[in-house]
Amino acid sequence: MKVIINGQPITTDRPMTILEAARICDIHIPTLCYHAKLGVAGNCGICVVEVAGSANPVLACETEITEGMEIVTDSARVKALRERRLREILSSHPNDCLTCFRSQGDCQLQDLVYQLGIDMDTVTFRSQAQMVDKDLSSPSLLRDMNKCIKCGRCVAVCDQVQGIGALGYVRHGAEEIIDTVSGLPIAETSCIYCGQCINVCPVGAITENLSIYQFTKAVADPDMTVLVQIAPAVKVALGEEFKLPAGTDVSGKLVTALRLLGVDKVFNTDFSADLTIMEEGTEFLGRLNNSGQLPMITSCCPSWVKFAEQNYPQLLPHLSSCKSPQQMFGAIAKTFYAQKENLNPGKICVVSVMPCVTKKFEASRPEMARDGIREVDIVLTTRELAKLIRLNKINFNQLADGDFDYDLGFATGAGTIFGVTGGVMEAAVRTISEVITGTQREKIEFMPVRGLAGVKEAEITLNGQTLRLAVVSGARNAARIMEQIKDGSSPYHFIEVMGCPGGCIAGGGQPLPVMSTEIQNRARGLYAIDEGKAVRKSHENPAIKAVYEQFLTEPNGHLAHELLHTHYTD
Ligand code: HC0
Ligand code: SF4
Repeated sequence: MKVIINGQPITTDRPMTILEAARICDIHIPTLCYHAKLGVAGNCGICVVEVAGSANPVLACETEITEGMEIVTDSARVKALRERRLREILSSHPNDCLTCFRSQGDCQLQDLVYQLGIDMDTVTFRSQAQMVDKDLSSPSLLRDMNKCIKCGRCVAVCDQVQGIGALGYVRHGAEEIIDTVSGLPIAETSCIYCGQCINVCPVGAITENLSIYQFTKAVADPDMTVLVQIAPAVKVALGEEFKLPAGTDVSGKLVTALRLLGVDKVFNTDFSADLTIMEEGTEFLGRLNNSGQLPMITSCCPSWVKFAEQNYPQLLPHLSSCKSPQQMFGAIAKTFYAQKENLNPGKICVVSVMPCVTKKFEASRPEMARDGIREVDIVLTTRELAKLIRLNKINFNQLADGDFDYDLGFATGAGTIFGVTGGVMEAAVRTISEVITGTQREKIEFMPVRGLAGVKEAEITLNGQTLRLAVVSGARNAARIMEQIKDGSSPYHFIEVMGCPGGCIAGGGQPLPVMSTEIQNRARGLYAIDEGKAVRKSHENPAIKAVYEQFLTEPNGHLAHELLHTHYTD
């Protein structure tokens, strides 16, 4: 099909919208609502264009091209229409860019104001009288519906991708708004805090519940020892905030940046992921050999755990009793490490840097504390850490590489791949297979669980016994696998579940945008780190061996149970 856009002839080989055709030839038509993956279009009215022969301008995102169509995307008329529509949107938006987390780089509305050259002195914003209260009910998410531009992306991702349906359009006509479907604060809904809605919001209507101030206060306190742990998926994504390609391993610079920010020790969640494999692998073998509840399902993703608690309370015994690596880290830091270094656990502040917003909720759960002392005190998202680095004028790309502090910082490649869907299962297979057979695996990689598919299946035969494995990411897929267990048709022994499609690399706290390209490159980055490591199996981690020898004694032992395992609430 041939069309002409702004005088430029374009040939396409399939039907598509004007917006898609324009993008193919790098003609930028602005839009605030369109999202290819979500099928959202036609809500913001910004992408107007003129078509020869048509009296009225059309929306480029929902108008299909036809043979010979002549389109103009930048006429004075469309520019005026876009400006009028933008002013309408701004009239119900607060003028608070100064304090908005998404300001400067991550706000598509702000970008559009600059692109269209709007004179801000002539704009009317949402008035104080029109303001509604922010929803501060969740430790993970902050909803400020004053900023919502009703694009509908959050509604689509929550419903179509995650299958949760916590958000929707409510009221009608001019009164229409996006809210929780029930009208209740988000903490009282079916929301699992995955943060996928944050990642698609074009403005700052839904963001993480910020912890930047608590961090700044902790590092300024001379009586506090601040220990940081960095999650696997952060290392291959943070660089994007500083214009490095997705998947670049910035672990070394990250360590240096955190030291410059004033923390005392930089440790590694990959280390406690290795610890999780020791505990979870032992738990699995115990269930397998003693007719325990199978399939066993991983429990390191707090969105997944919340989903299971809310929707499948009768199946909770299938979840591993292991705490997540984030919480295991905190538990070990405030016991083993505190004793070793003669520190008062009450004066240790554990900070996690996570690709996830649910980790804030997980850290705040009542059972994730001991004697009134929380295991993890502060959780920063990848984006929050990037903001801190920028605010402190640290020239990230010029930093020299630092090394993790050893005791709780030495990690294997198995711990690193936790950050991508299939990684926990692969790490578990590397260890379980050697424990069962007593021999070294010929090939370290376990390819059937790799790739970004939402549901993956694999089998492994060890000493004549075939284990059936499944790897699931995204809440909608998790529901399918749980229905199988419920009706007794689940063929599996062991299942890995992560709440976000793709796993933590696509978490709700990661640099924006989080699209297929970024997700694929971050996955490649994690596998490359694993490949480059000398030690790639959790049970061979010398720092983990030291924790068992000097403190825990054995996996699933009495002390390990007390510190590293948990229970679930229906
Ligand atoms: Fe993940 Fe984790 S792998 S949940 O995705 O298991 O957030 O990266 O830190 O805890 O290790 C997130 C990432 C972690 C934990 C680990 C697990
Ligand atoms: Fe839906 Fe996840 Fe957003 Fe909650 S955090 S509203 S479950 S997309």
